[in-house]
Amino acid sequence: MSHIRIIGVPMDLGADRRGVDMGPSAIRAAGLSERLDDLGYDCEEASDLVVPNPEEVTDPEERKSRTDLDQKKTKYLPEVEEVSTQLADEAEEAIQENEFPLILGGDHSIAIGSLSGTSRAANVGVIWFDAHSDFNTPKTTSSGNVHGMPLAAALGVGEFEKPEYEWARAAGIVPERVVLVGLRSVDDTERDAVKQSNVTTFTMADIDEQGIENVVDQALKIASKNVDGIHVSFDLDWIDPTVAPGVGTPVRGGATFREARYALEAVAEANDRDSILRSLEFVEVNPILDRENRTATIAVELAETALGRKLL
Ligand code: Z70
Ligand code: MN
Ligand code: MN
Ligand code: MN
Repeated sequence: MSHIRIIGVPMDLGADRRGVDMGPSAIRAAGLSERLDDLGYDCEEASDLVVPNPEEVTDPEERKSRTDLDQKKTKYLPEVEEVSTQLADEAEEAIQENEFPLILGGDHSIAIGSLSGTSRAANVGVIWFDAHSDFNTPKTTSSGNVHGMPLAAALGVGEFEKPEYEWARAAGIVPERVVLVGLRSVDDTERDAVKQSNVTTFTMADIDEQGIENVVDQALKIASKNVDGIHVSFDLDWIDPTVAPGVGTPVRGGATFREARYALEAVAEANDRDSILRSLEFVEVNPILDRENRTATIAVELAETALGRKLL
């Protein structure tokens, strides 16, 4: 596919933290479309989706109680639904028009939209590079942040089975074709759901023991078996925060740049062979916490790698 549709989603409501909404801009500023043009792609730059500011949707009284952690309700769910629905339509349309959706977050709640849209247009498996398992539900969450829930939502886990969450489920995606790579932060509240689900998990310890090449090779095989292709969701907090400091939720003990680069080289190689990559997203870049736009620059390098930049 020689056309790429870059879809920016300046979403921070799913993380309840300002800064990740500037992710798409930072990734563009790091030279994304120039680098992809250079690779021989035609990049269509659509406008960013419209995401309301937190101040618009929160009344002043509620803002004051925002620090009250007893208030366990899911934050900004109607707004996340609105944006996810738009993103799903945009991603689906791109694939139908033979364009490759390259989605720029924003916090990881946007994956609800990417997964539903992509899975409506193609039968896909998923590889999820992330420190976190993102398997909470409105019932289990202790933060109330939707970016801790997108996988549970897409797979209809727990609360997400209810009819009111139809918009959040990615009907075609089954847990047997979902692989989480590089886990190192799983909440007590989500652990059982991860274990009871039929998703495949590789922790950082698995990467230490088996090596990134074995882990990614298995992930690619599992995610792409008996489907048309895969969606790759890349949360920048997968990489160690000493290397990629500009992320919403840094967790120490992350992947090295070499491991990240290798992983996406392996994705590109599998794609060269079997044309399996259907959509790709980079999320959780937070320029406020970054240094000299390093994390966004890493996202650009990884995008190029996944899309076929060769060393030789
Ligand atoms: C935690 C929660 C999370 C991303 C942080 C954190 C979730 N499990 N996800 N950063 N991408 O709030 O549910
Ligand atoms: Mn905003
Ligand atoms: Mn995540
Ligand atoms: Mn994460």
